Amino acid sequence: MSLLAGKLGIVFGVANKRSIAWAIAQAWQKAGARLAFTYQGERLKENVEELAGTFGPDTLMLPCDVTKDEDIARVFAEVGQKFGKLHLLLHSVAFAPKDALEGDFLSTSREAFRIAHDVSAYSLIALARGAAPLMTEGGSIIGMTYYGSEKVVPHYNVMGVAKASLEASTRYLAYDLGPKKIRVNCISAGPVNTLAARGIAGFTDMLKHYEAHAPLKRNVLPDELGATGAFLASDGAAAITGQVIYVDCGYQIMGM
Ligand code: NAD
Ligand code: 0WE
Repeated sequence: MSLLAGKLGIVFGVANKRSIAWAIAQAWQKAGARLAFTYQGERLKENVEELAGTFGPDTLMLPCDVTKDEDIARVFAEVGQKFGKLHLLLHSVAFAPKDALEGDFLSTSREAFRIAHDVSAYSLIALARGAAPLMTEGGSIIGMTYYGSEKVVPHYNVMGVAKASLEASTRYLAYDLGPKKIRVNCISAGPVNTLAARGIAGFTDMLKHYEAHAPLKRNVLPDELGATGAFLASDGAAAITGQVIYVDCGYQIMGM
């Protein structure tokens, strides 16, 4: 069944094969979508070329630092030239300076706060504004979030505050873009062992904690995030916008 046949999409946030963005991109591609990719910079260019290259030699791949307006403008100009229109956009990008994720939240510097919000939240607004003129047949914009936006997860710190902003931005964008049939939603994923998670002190213990406490008694698999991404991108989700969908084996419902 080709859920996304004829759909054109762009994916932000592939760093390597473990990236959540790559899991969702694969699900979109398998469902029949044609995709373009962006990567943060030269450091990740080879990785993305190797992965996205498997989707065909003419796959559009462009550098884009989401903190740079000129990068974003160039990406959508080139996508406009190549595709003419766009239906899907995945925002799977986050960053906070490492020291802000180590000490206490009280120590968060002005600069760490600014960077975390610029990369992880404002960028959704900037990308949605770039994509909207191309989404002439309606569209689906998806962001990735985490439970640390609503409850205190020790050390997630300023990223939790940035994710709260991302989720609120999702609702305001859904309101603005609804009349154009552009839907905006977030997937709130349980912990996944990716580049962004590795090196987080206690991450392995966090995986064990979820396994013990989530109703499904296990952690979420990348393919399951892909399946939800494909559903949210599909016409089956045509009446879903402004939502945060939890793909966390039920962890979020627990009170104790
Ligand atoms: P990842 O490291 O594979 O992906 C993060 C991406 O952000 C990378 O591709 C990186 O290049 C990109 N990025 C950072 N700064 C950027 C910039 N200035 N411009 C452009 N790109 C930039 O890790 P991931 O776990 O796949 O993270 C993807 C998303 O999923 C993030 O939003 C993250 O917060 C979210 N998330 C992750 C988990 C988890 O446990 N791994 C859980 C819930 C939500
Ligand atoms: O969103 C994230 C992590 C995002 C992230 C990761 C890093 C590591 C390297 C943002 N910025 C950086 N900066 C770096 O220098 N997750 C949901 C994964 C995650 O990160 C945590 C978690 C979980 C879960 C940090 C502390 C506690 C829990």
